[in-house]
Amino acid sequence: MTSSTYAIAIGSNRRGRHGGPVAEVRAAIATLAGVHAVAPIMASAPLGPSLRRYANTVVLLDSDLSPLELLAQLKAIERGFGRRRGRRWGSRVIDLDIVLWSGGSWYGRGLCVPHVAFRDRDFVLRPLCRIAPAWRDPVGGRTIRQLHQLVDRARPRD
Ligand code: PH2
Ligand code: MG
Ligand code: MG
Repeated sequence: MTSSTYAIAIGSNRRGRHGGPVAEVRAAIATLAGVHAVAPIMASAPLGPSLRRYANTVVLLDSDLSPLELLAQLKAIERGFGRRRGRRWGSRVIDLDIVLWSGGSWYGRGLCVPHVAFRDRDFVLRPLCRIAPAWRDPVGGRTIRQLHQLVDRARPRD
């Protein structure tokens, strides 16, 4: 298979064996093969029931793997970091989500690409905008920059 590019969103809001959430995110990036762009790591307020703040970023990587093969690899890395299956959206040492794939859309067997919620999430779009502002959402055709402007305008300010 010819190589494709993936955007992977990374999140952590729990200590693990590497340290706090930022250290866990950095360790996860070091584990991934083919990474060629890394956005700055940002702190974000938790979306959902968890009370702990997150460290989030997005990376771009090139891979010969299909989306399902890459998903299996990401899940193996999550397990290696001590991630336990538990409450949906509970706090986690590491979360690795496929957000975009240069091959377009993929729907099936436990995986949807583009990620179903990425268009609403500042903690995905903000870092993604730093490394791939011109990448177009295959559903709807907006660029990442446009999608980010839409959530940024709607974001409450303090
Ligand atoms: N991930 C979730 C649920 N809520 N909130 C923030 N701030 N960052 C995340 O990565 C995140 C979340 C489910 O994966
Ligand atoms: Mg997630
Ligand atoms: Mg996930």
